[in-house]
Amino acid sequence: MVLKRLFRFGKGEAEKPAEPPPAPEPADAVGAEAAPAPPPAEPPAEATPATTIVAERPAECPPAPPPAPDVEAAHSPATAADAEAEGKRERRGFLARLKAGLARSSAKIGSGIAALFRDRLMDDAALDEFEELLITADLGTSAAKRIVDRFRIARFGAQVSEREVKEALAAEIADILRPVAVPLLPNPAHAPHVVLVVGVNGTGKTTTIAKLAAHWSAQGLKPMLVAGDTFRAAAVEQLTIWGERTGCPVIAGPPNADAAGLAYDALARARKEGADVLLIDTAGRLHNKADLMAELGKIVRVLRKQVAEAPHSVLLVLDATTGQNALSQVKVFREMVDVTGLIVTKLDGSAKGGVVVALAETFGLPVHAVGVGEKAEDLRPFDPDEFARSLVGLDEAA
Ligand SMILES: Nc1nc2c(ncn2[C@@H]2O[C@H](COP(=O)(O)OP(=O)(O)OP(=O)(O)O)[C@@H](O)[C@H]2O)c(=O)[nH]1
Ligand SMILES: [Mg+2]
Repeated sequence: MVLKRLFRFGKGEAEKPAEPPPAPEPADAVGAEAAPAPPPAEPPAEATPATTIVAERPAECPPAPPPAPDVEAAHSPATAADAEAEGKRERRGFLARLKAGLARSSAKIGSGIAALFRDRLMDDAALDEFEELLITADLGTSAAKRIVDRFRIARFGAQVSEREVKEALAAEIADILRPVAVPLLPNPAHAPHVVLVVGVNGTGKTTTIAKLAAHWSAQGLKPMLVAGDTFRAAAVEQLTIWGERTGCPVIAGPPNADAAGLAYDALARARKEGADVLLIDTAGRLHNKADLMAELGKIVRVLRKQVAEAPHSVLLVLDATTGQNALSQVKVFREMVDVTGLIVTKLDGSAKGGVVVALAETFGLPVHAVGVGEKAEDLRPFDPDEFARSLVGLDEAA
């Protein structure tokens, strides 16, 4: 099932090997690359009393409380046939939402194609207009050119129907997207698999963390959440509410607490308590880029004092409605931190869904999942064929 594919545990359900925590680095090694800034304060080896668990789940993390009926049913199918039927229903529900969400993008592309190729041969002028159409649909200049070049080779001079063009376009887009459609699988050997979630403010970081926590809980994993956006009291409160809803503990500090110290404490706690995944929320906007860079760098450095390869995933959350601006955000965040994958949110209601193609073509970073709504079940695996067909306004493939 699609849902399980994204959120299942990786192969080998082995417990985390009992490795001793790495010895702390000498203080002068900390922050060596951030030369002008003073070295970050050494976090205490034990959780500080200021760090609190603000949402505690029952002893065993239960399945995520607010699942959609179809998701809930999918976890307790009576028979294999039931399971298959549930799987199909779930997939149809998601596809309907994805299609509805991309309706504004697909209307633009669809009506553009219809107008362009009605009673017209695929000649140079038509292909130029086609390229423009793809650029205005946010696919980016490079992808647009590549796609149109392929059309030029395959169909130049031909009389083509609207349907043919859409089918061929969907196939080209899916080819671009396929290499980046990589599921996010927590590695059980890490225990916890540390996921740092970054992005500019309002893109959906906190909501995405909640969605991931809900789904991994439903898979029987134990996520722990860290309210690393310590600048806004409301951010802590928001994550706390999600923690209660998803039945997962939330580690928070006092207002304006040091986010790196908090992350350090949370990792120690997660290791002690056997959490499978540690999801660290971060502030989207500090005073300026240098501040944000220093903060993210410090979080990474202190995590590595305990677990040398942490964070195991650094997810950049992008809001699809920002269109081409998402590309600049990737560039900026990659200067700050080693982004390992993307999650694109708000594809519901965005006329700029084509930006996912531009992201894939430009960076080749994994797109782990897409957000198509505000609810816990609205984060879905990124399927290149479904996405491509929805984007150009075609029905589900038979
Ligand atoms: N329609 C829609 N709304 C979303 C989606 N993901 C998040 N949102 C909404 O976007 C708004 C911002 O989401 P947050 O999760 O608070 O974003 P954030 O990145 O944590 O924001 P800051 O903490 O301010 O940096 C909220 O109202 C969410 O409900 C999505 O996929 N679709
Ligand atoms: Mg937030």
